[in-house]
Amino acid sequence: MLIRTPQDWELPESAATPESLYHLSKRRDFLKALGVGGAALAAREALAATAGFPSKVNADYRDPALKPTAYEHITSYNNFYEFGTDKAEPKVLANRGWTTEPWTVEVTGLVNNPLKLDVNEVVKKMGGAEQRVYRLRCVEAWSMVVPWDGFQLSKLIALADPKSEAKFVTFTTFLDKKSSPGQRQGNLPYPYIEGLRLDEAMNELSFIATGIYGKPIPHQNGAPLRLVVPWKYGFKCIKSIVKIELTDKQPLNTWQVLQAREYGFYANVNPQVDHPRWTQASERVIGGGLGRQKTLMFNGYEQQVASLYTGMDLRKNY
Ligand SMILES: Nc1nc2c(c(=O)[nH]1)N[C@H]1C(S)=C(S)[C@@H](COP(=O)(O)O)O[C@H]1N2
Ligand SMILES: [Mo]
Repeated sequence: MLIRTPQDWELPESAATPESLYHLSKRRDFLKALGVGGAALAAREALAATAGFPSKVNADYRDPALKPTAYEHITSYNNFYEFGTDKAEPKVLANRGWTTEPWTVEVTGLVNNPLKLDVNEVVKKMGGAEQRVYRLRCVEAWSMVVPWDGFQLSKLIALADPKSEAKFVTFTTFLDKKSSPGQRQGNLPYPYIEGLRLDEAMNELSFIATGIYGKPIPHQNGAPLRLVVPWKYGFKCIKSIVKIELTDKQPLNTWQVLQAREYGFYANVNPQVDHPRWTQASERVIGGGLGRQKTLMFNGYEQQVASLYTGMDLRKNY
């Protein structure tokens, strides 16, 4: 993610030509500076929320044309500002004493049946974990394909039984300055907040991930539970959730607070509406060498979600 006046660590992701190479060498330098080798790092990677495994493959969400990105890339090229702004930092800094077990999550606000439960209890109530393979498209114009394990968000919301006044869902990430160097620095306004319209949250695609590739989700990917809304830019996919609140007002999400001209509430993937500073018509494929591909409307999920936006001006509602 980028703010208007980038520091050198924020240089345009989109000025992307030799960039995967740039990132690789930068990561190596970074790890060398910390005195950490690749193997030692992998061994220290912490995993969380063990309920629900092994997960069941859901064949309805496994497009054979999608080739999943390597586990190594998915878990070492991350945006998680609580643990640093460089893509390689979260893997290191989120595995230095931050604990995600036990972890309580609440579903609250305009609901008849408020819930406050341990994440493993939530997974059990959801009937275990299923696996879906989804595209992930960051607003910075790179993409991956991720096999997520978890459950459909609509099931959890239905359990809380929304009141008729509920129109939106607000998600909040943990706040813990002791564990989070990014929160100590204040590199974003914290806690990180995201939101959806209730009908978006109830769409079949909206998913809570507790795993990747059939294993508990690593800290750097948002342990122990994170949102996945594959037709929206990655910043909507809020990590390490502690609170899900049903409201009657549209929430102000963190990136909108920071820079409303560049990051909106909807953030639907749209190749026809460029970011003010770069094109959204194509994307760099992580793990795909220097390859780029065309970005698809709603990130390829038009059939499932286009009807949510009938009659809306998608240029205004970016
Ligand atoms: N709490 C929190 N959630 C977050 C972020 C963050 O900085 N903090 N970054 C977002 C962005 S910009 C992206 S692209 C995705 C990246 O998810 P990944 O690292 O698992 O690929 O997480 C999103 N969720
Ligand atoms: Mo992102």
